[in-house]
Amino acid sequence: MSQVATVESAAIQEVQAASSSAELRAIEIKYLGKSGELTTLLRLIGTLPNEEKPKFGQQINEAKARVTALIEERDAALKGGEMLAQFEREKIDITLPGRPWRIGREHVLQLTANKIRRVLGGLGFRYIETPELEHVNYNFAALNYPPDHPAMDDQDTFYIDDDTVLRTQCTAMQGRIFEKVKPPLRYFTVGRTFRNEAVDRTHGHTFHQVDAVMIDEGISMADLKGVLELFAREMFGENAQVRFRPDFFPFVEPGVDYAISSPKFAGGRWLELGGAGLVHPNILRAYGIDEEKYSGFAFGLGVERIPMLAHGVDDLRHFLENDLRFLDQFTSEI
Ligand code: FA5
Repeated sequence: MSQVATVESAAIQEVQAASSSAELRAIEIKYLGKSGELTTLLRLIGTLPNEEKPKFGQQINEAKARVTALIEERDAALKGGEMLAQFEREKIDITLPGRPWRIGREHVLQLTANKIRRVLGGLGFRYIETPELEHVNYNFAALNYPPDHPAMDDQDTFYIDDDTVLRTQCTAMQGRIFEKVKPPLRYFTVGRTFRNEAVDRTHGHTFHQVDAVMIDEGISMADLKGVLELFAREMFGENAQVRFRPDFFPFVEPGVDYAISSPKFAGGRWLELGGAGLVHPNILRAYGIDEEKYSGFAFGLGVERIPMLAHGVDDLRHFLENDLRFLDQFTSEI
């Protein structure tokens, strides 16, 4: 047998015995690669007499073609089998029930804010947002706090620098509104507020407030009382009542704090919600609002208080801890 035939038959045997496409690839390189056994036989051509050279070359080429064809055939068969095995390994049971998507929902404080926006919007108040990082002037001086007045100590403040604070109260919106809008006006905001307070069940360093202000002709405490009573009924039910007690805030005169009572909560126990009063004359004057013609009221309240009492939540820290076991309990407006 010629040398070419010997190498070819060895190649054919190996190709037939190959048990994987990777093994086949190695055999292909061994015989047909650049330094493969069949390829390198060509070098012998130089040792042959001239008349035998073409024949020898042809023999090699034919042998290579046969081996190549056989490799291709074997490769297709092996790959087919390997693919089936892979499908088998990766098979999934499409009859298994799917995993349900976890759909997010609004946070209980957001649900509460939505309702507040609906109710105050319905009373003709326009919603506005003002910065959480606030100029110290809007947070205090514009609200009639004298410099270094002890009232500022009530609201332990996070100063960012001498001019900038994390707002301690949403009432800080007032100066921004009065600078731009002339009365009659009715605005409210719902937003985040910050105080450097010792955190406990009812006090956070970060909490939320609603603030509202209305200025028009002939506004009195009776209007304030009417609006807060309506607000309380919408938020807490038909039988909710509002109680006012005198209190001091530099930006109102007279000032009150107010509490809510509703049969829904603790059998009608009073719940303190926020502060309110008539806009202080100093503020009206500072913004050029004609005191003879206009007067106004303002109120502010803690948002967390509402779901706390509506749902009997005993610690406001739960609201911001992101424990889904807690949050998942609240699916609709309060
Ligand atoms: C104020 O912040 C006034 N700006 C309210 C106001 C507005 C009065 C307009 C008059 C006119 P006070 O500091 O009391 O007031 O806070 C109002 C409400 O925010 C409180 O009744 C309480 O419900 C809530 N609150 C205050 N501090 C915290 C706190 N650390 N954590 C949670 N809620 C708080």
